[in-house]
Amino acid sequence: MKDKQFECFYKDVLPDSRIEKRAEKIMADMLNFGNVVVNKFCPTNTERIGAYRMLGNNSFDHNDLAIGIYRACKNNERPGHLLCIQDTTELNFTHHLNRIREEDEDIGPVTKDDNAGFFCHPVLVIDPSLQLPIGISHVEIWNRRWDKVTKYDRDYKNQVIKEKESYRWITSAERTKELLTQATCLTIIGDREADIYDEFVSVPDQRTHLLIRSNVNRRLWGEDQNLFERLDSSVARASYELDIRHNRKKAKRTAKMSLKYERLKIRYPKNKAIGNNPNYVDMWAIEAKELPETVPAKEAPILWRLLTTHTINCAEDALKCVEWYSQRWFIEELFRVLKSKGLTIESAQLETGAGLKKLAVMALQVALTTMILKLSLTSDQDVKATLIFSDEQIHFLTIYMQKVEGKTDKLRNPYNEGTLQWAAWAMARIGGWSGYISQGPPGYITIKDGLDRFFDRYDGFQSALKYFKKDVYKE
Ligand SMILES: [Mn+2]
Repeated sequence: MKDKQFECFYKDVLPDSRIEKRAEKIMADMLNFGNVVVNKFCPTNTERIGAYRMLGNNSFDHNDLAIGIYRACKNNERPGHLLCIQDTTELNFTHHLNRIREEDEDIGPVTKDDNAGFFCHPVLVIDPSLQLPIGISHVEIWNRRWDKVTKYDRDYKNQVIKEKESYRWITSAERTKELLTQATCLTIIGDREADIYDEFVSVPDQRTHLLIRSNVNRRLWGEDQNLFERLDSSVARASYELDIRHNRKKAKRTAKMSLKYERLKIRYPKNKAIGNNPNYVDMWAIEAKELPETVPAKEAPILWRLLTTHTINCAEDALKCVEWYSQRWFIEELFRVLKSKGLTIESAQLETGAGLKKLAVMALQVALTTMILKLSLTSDQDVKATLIFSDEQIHFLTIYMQKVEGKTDKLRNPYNEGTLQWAAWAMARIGGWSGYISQGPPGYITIKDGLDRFFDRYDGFQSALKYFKKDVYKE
């Protein structure tokens, strides 16, 4: 059994050790096969039955599975500054509705209200000194309820639901603060959906900061102008260049950006009862806006308005915040690996919403593992391989490396021994990558194939050791 990747991942968090082992095996198989369809990732019938039984077992749920994920994140925490990026993705299972019972309480309408699925809202923790994710500190998974009331009622109901759902931003930040106690500074990052006054009031503390993309043209305390006008009329403090990669909405270009920042008092919203809220919260607002000279004809200028509790004393401080905010790229990539370009979670074929939620939580960690390995190759900092591998696995890789390296100097592992880059380079090589960076970096599939083969060999090595009753690690 190839189940060493996630050895002890669930130790003491699930009802019994048999279930823990099964969950670890499912994650290892998902990683090896790059697939969440049980029939595809389970090689034998016995394993298939075991996997279905575990996913259908009602004595624990996706929240219990998430505890293993939080613990892994906590283990990678070091004192220092951490970016905690929250975002929501919709997991849509409309195409599999024929399998799922109508009254299933764990599946409901999603953004398109005749589609079915649930929402997934993780907090991805990035160590900015490594430029890499180190884990997931919290995940909320929930679904809406089907409601066959009038359109008017449903509209009203949606409003209430959305208001309630918006609390996920606050809850997730609170849970993250409780988990990551060693960090000296946490920056909680969210997109426009996270522009919530209650969050500004309750989340920040001595070591916890907010960095949010502004959505609402908020009123300011003691001023006539609202936030957007106020930023618009303030002076530019610096300018910088930003490389824009081509996508559906934007043409490739080097944008010239102007940077503004102001200290402001954000006034409580009109619809809030003043009694429970302070009149205002102190924040810094940053505006990064593309200068007209580089805006292409049919496009709007690039415009980011950010709100933060970090003190902005100079243009460099403001730029630092813009850069931290741009690390949201990591969570978007995580969702891509989970959905479109990696595990294709939405093609999972299970009969219950509760089972799909369990699978989603495990798939999140699997997607993260693949992603960290691939990204480590482009990080310019040395990252310890223990972020992903156990000491025993690293030891084995050290021995195994001479098989992986080629005869010429060009095919020597260029990274420092024991680093994640060094391990990722080996995984890519084992997975069939040429080893020449000039021929392009390896893709997710190559790294996944390499991991698969590596763990095969590692397991063989372990069995051999057991057979000879030798403990090379203690020698
Ligand atoms: Mn979002």
